[in-house]
Amino acid sequence: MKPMNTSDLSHRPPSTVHRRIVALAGGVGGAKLAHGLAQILAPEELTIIVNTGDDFEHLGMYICPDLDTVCYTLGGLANPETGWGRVNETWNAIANVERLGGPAWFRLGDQDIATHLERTRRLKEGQPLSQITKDFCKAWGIQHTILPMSDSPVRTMVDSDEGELAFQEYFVHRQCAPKVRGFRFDGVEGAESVVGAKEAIDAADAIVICPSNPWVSVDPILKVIKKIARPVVAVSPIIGGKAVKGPAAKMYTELGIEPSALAVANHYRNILAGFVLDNADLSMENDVKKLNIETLVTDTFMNNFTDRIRLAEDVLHFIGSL
Ligand code: FO1
Repeated sequence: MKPMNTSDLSHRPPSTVHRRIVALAGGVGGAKLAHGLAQILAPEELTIIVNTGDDFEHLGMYICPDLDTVCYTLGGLANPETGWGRVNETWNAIANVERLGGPAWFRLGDQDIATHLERTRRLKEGQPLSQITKDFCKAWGIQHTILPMSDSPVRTMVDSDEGELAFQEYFVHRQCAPKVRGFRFDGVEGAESVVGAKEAIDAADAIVICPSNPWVSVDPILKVIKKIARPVVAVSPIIGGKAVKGPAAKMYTELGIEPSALAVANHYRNILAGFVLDNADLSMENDVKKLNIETLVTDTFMNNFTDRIRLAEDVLHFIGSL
């Protein structure tokens, strides 16, 4: 990936579309669009609400993969190869855990472990995850607001042909091999959104569902938020029938649905005002429109920093046109 500088954009006019946006994001794909939006929108114009359904406790530490991915990405600290974890990482701690016979399937880097240790210490003192995240963002120089979806634990459970599996057990340890039959979000009924989330949504011009996995990254956030009385625009995480990253397409297939951008639009059809699909899926535009959803067909693949900003600008202009 190219280094993070804005010089590539010097030929572009500055965006004139400045709006109040709440972005809903899971991990790597969601973080990329959120990062693009953060280059255009001022800190008071953008709030990012992040999935915590794939959080888990491991090696005595409380780990928030999606939250950390979004924070590291906006802070310019993310590993550009994986999208998760830290750039310029070292792996001494996990290598030594492995040497002692401990579980090393979840690759935790040394710098990343510092995040989990300090977060775990503060959680054990009774501090809420949202406050800890706010303080971490300040320390990492992040000005935009990043909120975990809830301060109470919600756990994504995967119903599979091998029984019910905790999300990271399915995703990382089992490499998504078991066949998916459904999902359960343990604790979601009692989970409230964090302070500031509802207020940001009510004050927003639009809600942007980032290109994250609809089943396991976005649905948990939507279930916690419950009601959105603002226009919602989603960006498809599926291009040409394939997930850009992760198991979304495999999940669709195993749930008996052909994976496509149209299937994603269908998934969100009750809440969508607009849907952004890739040029590769132009042939589906009319079928999405038939769902009473406005469409934008553009290049949604984010290969570098410039792509993130370009897609964010496209999405903001689209919102302005709705
Ligand atoms: N994903 C992997 O596929 N393998 C890993 O070893 C791994 C470690 C890891 C460590 C910290 C972190 O914040 C994320 C990590 N992820 C890893 C990614 C993560 O578990 C998933 O991408 C998300 O949960 C899905 O959104």
